[in-house]
Amino acid sequence: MNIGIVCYPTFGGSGVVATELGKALSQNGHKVHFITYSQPTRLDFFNENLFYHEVDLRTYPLFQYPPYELALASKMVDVVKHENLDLLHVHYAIPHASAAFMAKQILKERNISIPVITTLHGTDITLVGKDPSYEPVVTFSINKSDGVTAVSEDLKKDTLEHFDIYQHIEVIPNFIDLDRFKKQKKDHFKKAICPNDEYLITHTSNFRKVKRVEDVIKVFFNIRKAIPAKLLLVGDGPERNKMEKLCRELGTCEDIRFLGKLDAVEEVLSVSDLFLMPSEKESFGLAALEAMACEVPVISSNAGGIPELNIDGVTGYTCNVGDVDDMTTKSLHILKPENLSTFKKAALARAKEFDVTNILPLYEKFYEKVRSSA
Ligand code: GMT
Repeated sequence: MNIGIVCYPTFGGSGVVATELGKALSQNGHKVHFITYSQPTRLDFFNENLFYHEVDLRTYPLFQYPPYELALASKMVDVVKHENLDLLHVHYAIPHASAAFMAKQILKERNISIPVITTLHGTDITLVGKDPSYEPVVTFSINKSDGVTAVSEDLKKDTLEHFDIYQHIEVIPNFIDLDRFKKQKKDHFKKAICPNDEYLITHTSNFRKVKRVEDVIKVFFNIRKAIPAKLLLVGDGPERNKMEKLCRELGTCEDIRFLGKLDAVEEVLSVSDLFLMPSEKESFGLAALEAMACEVPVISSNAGGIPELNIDGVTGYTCNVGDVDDMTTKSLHILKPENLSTFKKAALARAKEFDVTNILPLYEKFYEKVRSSA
């Protein structure tokens, strides 16, 4: 197939899933055309089946906000026509699904038909999408897509609860490339961070409010009171300064390292003993899956779709949002020498269920279904 993938080219979440999906499809013989405003972060190599088309965003003194959606729709029209695309797959509804609808209508006028699939990722529904300033357009563009997928049962439920959707939503969970995300031997790195063999705890996120990084620091502070431990914080975002201040207030700066945005997060995960994800909301929790693939158990909240991934009492624990005490007690339980290796093994076994080789065929099958009924 000749597939167009529209996504955000960013580090985490939907952008990563879209890029990894495109890469896997290309390895399966499909031609994949990425349409975004800059080169996706994980698309940093050459492959004969992968193409990148940059959206030309022209500005003009009249525009306080350059109309990205129009530039994107025009680029989609151009790529579908000149590259003979069979399908457009847009990731994150806003504004990709409505831009795709516009492109589809323009192409129809030119006697070209193109099926559109929208994948819902989370905040496009749970935080941004249901805001009255976007809701009518989001509802319309989901209903007008030829196929819709959601990354968890919980996100599907949320979508049906908050929007007036008559379109079927197929649940296709996120996935992981186990060739990349696997425990690697990084003893020198572990020794540098934990010179006295302390337990290593990790958190990765975009440091937005919804991630509740303050809970990560508070749980770590409590763990640190009971056992020797270090905390690595990977990523960056709006809450970072506040979090640095909190570390100072708690007097834990010595044991906490802010690493910023890292490409090779799997190297950090390879030497970690526990991953913390106390999010307020999380449609899936890709960062937790990446940790589990590197044999790291997860203490998470029980919000959104996380319990569909992190099995309570098996691969880690799921706790109520904000329950720092429960998260601390359960972290200490996992870190007991007699428990840790059982949790690590279970985390890896669970991650294997989400291997890209299991999930890719679900997308391919869905593409075929949508194409044959569009
Ligand atoms: O919140 C993020 O980390 C970014 C966000 C996004 O929209 O890109 O991630 C969402 O999509 C990811 C990939 O499907 C999911 O794993 C995240 O759980 C989801 N984030 C939220 O629902 C808050």
